Amino acid sequence: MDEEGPDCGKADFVLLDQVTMEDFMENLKLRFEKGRIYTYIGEVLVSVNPYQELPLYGPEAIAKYQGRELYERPPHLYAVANAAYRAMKRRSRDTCIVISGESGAGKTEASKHIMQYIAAVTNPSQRAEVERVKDVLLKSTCVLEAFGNARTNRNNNSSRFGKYMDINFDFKGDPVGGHIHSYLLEKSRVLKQHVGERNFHAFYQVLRGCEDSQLEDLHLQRNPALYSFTRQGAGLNPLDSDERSHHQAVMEAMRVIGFSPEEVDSVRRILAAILHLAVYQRLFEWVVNRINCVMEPRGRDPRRDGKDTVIGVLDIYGFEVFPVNSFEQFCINYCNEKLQQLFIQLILKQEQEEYEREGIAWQSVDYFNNATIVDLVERPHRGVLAMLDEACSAAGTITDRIFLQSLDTHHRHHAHYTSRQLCPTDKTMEFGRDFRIKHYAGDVTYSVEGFIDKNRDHLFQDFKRLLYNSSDPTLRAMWPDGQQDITEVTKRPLTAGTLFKNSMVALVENLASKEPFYVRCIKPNEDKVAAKLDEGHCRHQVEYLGLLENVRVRRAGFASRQPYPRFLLRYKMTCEYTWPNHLLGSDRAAASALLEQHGLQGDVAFGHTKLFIRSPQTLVTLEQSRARLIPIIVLLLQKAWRGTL
Ligand code: AD9
Ligand code: MG
Repeated sequence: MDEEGPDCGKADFVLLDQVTMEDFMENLKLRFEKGRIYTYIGEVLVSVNPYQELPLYGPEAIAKYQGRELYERPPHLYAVANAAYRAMKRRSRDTCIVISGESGAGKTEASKHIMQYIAAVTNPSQRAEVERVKDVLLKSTCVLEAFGNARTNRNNNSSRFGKYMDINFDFKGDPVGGHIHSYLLEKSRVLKQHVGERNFHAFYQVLRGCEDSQLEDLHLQRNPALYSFTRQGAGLNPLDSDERSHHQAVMEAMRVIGFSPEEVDSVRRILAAILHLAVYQRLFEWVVNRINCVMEPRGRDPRRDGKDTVIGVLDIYGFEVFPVNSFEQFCINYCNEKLQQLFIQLILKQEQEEYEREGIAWQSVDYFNNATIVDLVERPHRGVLAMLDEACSAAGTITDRIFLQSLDTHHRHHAHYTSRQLCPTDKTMEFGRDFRIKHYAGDVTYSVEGFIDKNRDHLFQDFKRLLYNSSDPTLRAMWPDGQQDITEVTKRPLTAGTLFKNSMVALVENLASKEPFYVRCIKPNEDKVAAKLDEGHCRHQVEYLGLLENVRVRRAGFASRQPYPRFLLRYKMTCEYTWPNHLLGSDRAAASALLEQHGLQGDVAFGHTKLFIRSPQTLVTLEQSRARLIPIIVLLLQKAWRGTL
């Protein structure tokens, strides 16, 4: 890390003189100004989006990080990718890299750099099958971005779906397959985009990129402004703010004229079916499945090849707040609450608990635990999602407004819930339409309009059957459920909210079972411009990401911890009392002797089962000593083998 020079601030926030917001921000700003967009908190990487191309990436930079310890080089995504890769390879542990941060903070770009690093350092023997897998891994990103990303007001290339990608590695550490899980595509965007926003990139790419003859075949014209789905966001068609009240007036008029509730319901359902036409989600899922089929590890037999190990990379939509927030934002922000909860559990809570368990002196650190917000959303029976399901199962009689009333009734005393009804003086919320959740990352006001319809997410069976019977095999493949028989069809399908919740619970369980590495992304300004760090905006992110608490826990703690046997296995060759085996009574005593010989005993604490190492430099010293000895030991072994010793 020394090679960064003294004027670039501290490469690890743990090294700050004092852990205050002022010191943290000063360091972040100084580094950003010097083009040092990455800084550690221990093994967590903090990354600030530079909004400009910096000379930080590519083969030369990759070579600098390859095979190095995290602390040997300046902080970088490559170092994290390398650490995850080495942990996976050395200890046959599944690892994951969780990239979080708000919309536009640089998560997707970070995931691409990580994939590039992994692709660059694997398959030295150029095996054809591994090359094929690497190619698919890298190219899948571009395809999924076309179908799943769009320009929003916060990010010109915003991921409108969550992505978790597993990469499978064989015992040599080469990628042999992968699998992508996608989460909740924001399909409503197909039909409606906010002012200044666009539809999914794929539509424009077809219109702008096809040959004239191809467009003719598709009966399309080149200009997106000719199509309602692609012109709204460009500002050609300002949103009609009266739409909502018009809709309500029409429904009321129908009732007064004498349309029966069933008839009104049918009209609404037909409208919904047209809205859902979009087929788009099926198209997207089909694209993901196609990629997964191609990435399925081929011809692997665990008995012969051993178990694959996995690195998971999570790039999921960031916390977002729009002028009007709907069901999609509610799900996205709930997802971010879940990930924050995992971060708290893994980095903050578990760390404290481990010190206690190991009998290491520890000063506890206060942090905001967002479990109460997660609970508000997902609790069985009374959580917002459960109550929404209840409203959806009530056969069309419950409106969004009634749903809001029941939320108000049940959560009126919840510290993180409010609404206009509960807070009549707050004119930033609309009466009978809005509720607000105090998220860990800030307050978000949600409009309940459309919550019930979006959660029900009905697609009529006739419609599915029609598409399943299409002569186009691709279209058929997107609608396998079009062939379900009537008994299966009459079962009530799970709602969108419940499916999303289940997928989040499974995701968090999956991540928790792996060794995690974290990248915490920060968006420097709202204008998407280079060389501008808006202090207020960044400070807010530092606060809600819990970075100061992270530094405090880390400082009170230790850079590394290892069970004694693992520590000895790696470093025993560096000490005469431990090589090749020690006779010191216990592994703990052996580790102590080894450290004493290196003069490092002052930098460690001895837990019941693990050794805790305070500063990264100690690890570097041990690694260097080991690296110096390995060639000598190899030479000795060779000589012994040839009988010349
Ligand atoms: V969202 O939650 O999907 O809306 P992300 O994924 O966090 O968001 P993204 O990675 O798409 O943000 O970054 C936004 C833009 O910032 C990119 O399109 C780049 O123009 C820019 N960016 C991000 N990271 C870098 C970087 N390391 N170097 C240069 C960057 N530009
Ligand atoms: Mg993204």
